[in-house]
Amino acid sequence: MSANPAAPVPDSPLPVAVVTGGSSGIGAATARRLATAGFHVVLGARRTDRIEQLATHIGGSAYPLDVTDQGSVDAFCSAVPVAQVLVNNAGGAVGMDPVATADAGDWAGMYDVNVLGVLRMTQALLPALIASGRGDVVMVGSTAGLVNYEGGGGYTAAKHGTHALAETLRLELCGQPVRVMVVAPGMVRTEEFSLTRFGGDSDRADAVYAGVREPLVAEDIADCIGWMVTRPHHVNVDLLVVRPLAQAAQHKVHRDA
Ligand code: 8X3
Repeated sequence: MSANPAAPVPDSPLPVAVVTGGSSGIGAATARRLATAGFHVVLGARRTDRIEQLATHIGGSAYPLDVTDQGSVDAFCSAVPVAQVLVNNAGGAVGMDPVATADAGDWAGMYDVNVLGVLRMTQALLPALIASGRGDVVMVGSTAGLVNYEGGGGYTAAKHGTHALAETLRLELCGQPVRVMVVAPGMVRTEEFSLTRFGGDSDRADAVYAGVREPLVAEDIADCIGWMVTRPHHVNVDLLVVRPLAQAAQHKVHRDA
């Protein structure tokens, strides 16, 4: 495990996978999954204590990373001269206010982390991914990048932006050895997504999953990402939409009484 951003990822015979937002949830589960699949995983997150522990556990590396800060992105990526996979996982939702009363600052923050954060990381690592001859960019998008719902305007706008960035990048890289893939999860119960969205209100966060027999969990999405990046490299999984069995569509969720 390396915690010093000045110290590059140690020479490794393993392919290198970078995972942003690696301190919890889908990011942490993806790091574990990719390590099992034979990658040297480089974790980035603001909470370095968590990623350092996880990196030690999986034999990877960990560096501080705030994808909303270009200086932080540059310092992180300077420690990663070689990379085959970039998983743009850092993201999230804030609030459920209707458009009529939504906070523009919340929307700006969601755009920054879900779109500009992906842009910063992808720009910084693209040269290494191309040079690898078998690069992958995986976006953790969302079903919120495909449809809209009441109260979700800021998040759905941002995740539509994530998906638009991915589709644009795939077009622009056509002919280069880099796949651009999107996994779009529906209802995933993680320890933090809904809690963050509702400002720490656990009652409101719990209500999202009330009566839903088996929401997806982080490991389900990690498994999808593991599958996507281990297909033969000519197979580009453009978009993988994954929902729990109980969620037939954004507004159609079966809840046990
Ligand atoms: C999370 C899916 O339905 O909460 O990305 O917007 S949803």
